[in-house]
Amino acid sequence: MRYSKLNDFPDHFLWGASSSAYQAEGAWNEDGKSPSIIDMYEHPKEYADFKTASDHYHRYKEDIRLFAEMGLKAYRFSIAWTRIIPDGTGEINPAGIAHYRDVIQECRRYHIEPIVTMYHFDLPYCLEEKGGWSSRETIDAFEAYAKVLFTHFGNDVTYWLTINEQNTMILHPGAIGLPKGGTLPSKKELYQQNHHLMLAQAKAMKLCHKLCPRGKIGPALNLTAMYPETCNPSDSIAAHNWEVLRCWNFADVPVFGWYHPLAWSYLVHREMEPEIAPGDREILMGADPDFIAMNYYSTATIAASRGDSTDVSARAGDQQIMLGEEGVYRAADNPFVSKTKYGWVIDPEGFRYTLRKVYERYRLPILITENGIGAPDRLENGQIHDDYRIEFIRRHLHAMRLAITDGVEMLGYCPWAALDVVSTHQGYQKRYGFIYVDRDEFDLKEMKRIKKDSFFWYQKIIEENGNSL
Ligand code: BGP
Repeated sequence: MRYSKLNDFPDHFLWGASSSAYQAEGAWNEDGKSPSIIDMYEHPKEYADFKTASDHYHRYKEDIRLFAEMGLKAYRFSIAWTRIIPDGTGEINPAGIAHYRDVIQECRRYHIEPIVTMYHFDLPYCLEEKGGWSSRETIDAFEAYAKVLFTHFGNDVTYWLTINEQNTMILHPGAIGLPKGGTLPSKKELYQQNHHLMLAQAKAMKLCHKLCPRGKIGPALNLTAMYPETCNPSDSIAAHNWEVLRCWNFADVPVFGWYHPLAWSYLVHREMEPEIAPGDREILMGADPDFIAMNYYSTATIAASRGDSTDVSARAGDQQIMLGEEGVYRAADNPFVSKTKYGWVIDPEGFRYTLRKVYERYRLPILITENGIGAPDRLENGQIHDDYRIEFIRRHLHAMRLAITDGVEMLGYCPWAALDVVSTHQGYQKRYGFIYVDRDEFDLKEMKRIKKDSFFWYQKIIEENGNSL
């Protein structure tokens, strides 16, 4: 669809940026924090671990001042459950509450809207030892944790995100590190965990609406449209299979209260459907998310399964993520898109396409909680010329403006990341921030904050409410 004039970005659009606790904060064992699974899992030894990260825990005031200078209207960050309730359940840690209260107040001081992720991959390790998400007790623990967050911060936080990328955790469990011993749960067990996460999420959403009068809450999923490799109908069916299993099944449950019919059939026919306890259906119904939060990086291109072992392959540039499933789909190449240095597809038009599909399906406003390009930024004479990042974000924002003109309701845009953080897979060799954190993989140096070229560019875009895009 072409237009002679594009719609403006809405007034009060949340121009923001993102981070997560385990990738930004560091201070992994300070002020009463207990270890999370991220702290205890095995990660590649050649990259930085998460113990110090970008030291945001100690430097949040300086960082938020810089975010304000950049003009951010919103800051999306996550609260570490392990700081709030170190034992997973029970006693509240006052130092944890005080820390996040300060972070929220600091945002408010500069009129930055805090957008809080309640859970970004970092389950308390003590709960993992008791069965983690395979145990129904973790649902109750999460509900109790949610209650603590809403009670303490509900007056100061409007936007809540329940669980970051539940679909990544279930479909690519190795992506966030390997449990000691290296064994990952079976698919059946993962779908049981998924069911428990869905129940925990629905309970948190209901609680938010009850306890936070101004509260708005949504799931934060990694969503992307799929292209069939050719117009062969079998490729279209395969692309639809994977789109449903990877995306819609995870968003349908909070919005519609039950699993996507095709996904449910897939689970039943493979004897992987979760056990449903009496009362579960009622819990899932009426969670009523207020918006869909969405992380978007790339699209995927899909072909029909050949039904042999070649259907499964590693995602380009990322050995931890396996794609393809016999009888379901296989990954294919797309000659019409480019790729990042790490093999991730760059596809702004696919962003517009995905936004249309998400809005068409759920008719809820969309908040972008991640989007960005990982790159090995170079510090030259005290400056970082990240023109590739400016280009990437500019093209995605233009695509978003087209989607807005198409009729999609957008709440805001919080790209990954506000500042450099530890990449889940490539440490500090792969950076995403608008603000450079001067440290190497193992040499922490002074962790000086340096504004990249993209910082000044984004500042201008925010100032003009995206009018030049
Ligand atoms: C998303 C996660 C983020 C972040 C991002 C970039 O899936 O929600 O936490 O890590 O991916 O990934 P990476 O750091 O592996 O490049």
